[in-house]
Amino acid sequence: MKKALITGINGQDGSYLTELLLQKKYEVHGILKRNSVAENQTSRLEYAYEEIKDNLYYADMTDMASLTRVLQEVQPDEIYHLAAQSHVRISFDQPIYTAQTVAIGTMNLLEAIRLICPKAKMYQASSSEMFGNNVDGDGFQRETTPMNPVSPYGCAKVFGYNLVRNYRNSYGLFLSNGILFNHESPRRGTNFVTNKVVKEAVKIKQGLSDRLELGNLNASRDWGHAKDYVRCMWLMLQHDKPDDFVCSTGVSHTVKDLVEYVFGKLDLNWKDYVVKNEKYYRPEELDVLKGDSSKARKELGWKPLITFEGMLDQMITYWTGTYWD
Ligand code: NAP
Ligand code: F7E
Repeated sequence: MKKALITGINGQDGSYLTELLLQKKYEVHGILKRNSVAENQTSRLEYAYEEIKDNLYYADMTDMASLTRVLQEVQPDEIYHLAAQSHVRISFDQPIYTAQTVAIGTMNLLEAIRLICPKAKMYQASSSEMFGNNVDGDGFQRETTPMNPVSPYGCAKVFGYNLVRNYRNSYGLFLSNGILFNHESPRRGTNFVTNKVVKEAVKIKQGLSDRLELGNLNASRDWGHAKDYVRCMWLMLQHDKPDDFVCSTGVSHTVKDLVEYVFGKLDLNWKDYVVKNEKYYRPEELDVLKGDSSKARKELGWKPLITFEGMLDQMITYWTGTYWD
């Protein structure tokens, strides 16, 4: 039985990955960040909780001693490093914390792996945010597109990405970067634009709200489903050699397209409800993301199965079934 350790196990991706690995008969272990509301620490793990409850450990990416302790205890075969302050807009408000968690946190983990379990394979959650506004001539971003981040979050992810490559080359460790484009689900934080739009549109439909405040409607993103993307993470660690892979759908929609689709599905005219609020703009915006995932499709045999529309329909169903108090 293979042992996997997931940092950020209670995040959107951590929860789907846990379910995938359990299906594949892994022994799954995970790191939790302490929260004063105990339920918040495992809120996304309800489907897996009984199976993993004895394998959860308090640790923090900024506390290398805690990471060292967990690695020593678990001795994992595979490590999925997902923990991060992952909100781009918030990274402008908390740049130092974001860098400590995302950049130095990754260094802490790599040092701990090098010292304690150098045979373990590690997946690094790199991001399309690292490209910033650089786009190849054909309109896509791919593994070879130069990186030019436009947020503290993106800068911190570039540090982690480079460090993974550096440790791979320097010490011969099995470390792979997944350069994942935006991926969503009903489990997405409700301050990310997809789940914010769906949740608020459903509330409007149910007469519980009458407006939705948004920022930049012209930004365009390549949105996929988290369930498809955690499968790609796993495939990267089953590959015969460590490498870097883009994971994306190759289709990009604007925030306005997203709003039109969701409100349209609910028989609402979005123009009656959506208002702009400067608060949701970023000091520097990333305009368009559209990823070319040919390498992952060819070398890993991966492809996304859930469409943009299918994913939004699933999120609408989820929020429509939710009880509002
Ligand atoms: P998420 O839902 O925000 O989950 C992040 C997880 O990291 C949470 O479990 C969080 O715990 C934990 N965490 C935060 N700070 C920590 C710290 N200092 N020490 C230990 N744990 C900490 O993010 P996600 O959407 O699942 O994304 C997973 C990873 O992929 C992240 O690294 C993200 O940056 C990256 N990524 C995501 C996307 C995307 O579109 N979703 C795209 C590219 C890359 P709490 O919940 O307790 O705070
Ligand atoms: O914004 C615009 C906003 O916060 C998407 C993270 O998972 O993907 C995610 O980062 C777009 C941006 O995601 C609102 O300006 C308009 O252009 O959902 P988001 P993100 O910033 O793309 C990357 C790949 C990651 O790695 C990150 O971890 O939507 N937008 N109005 C808004 N965004 C938000 N959040 N809220 C609004 O009201």
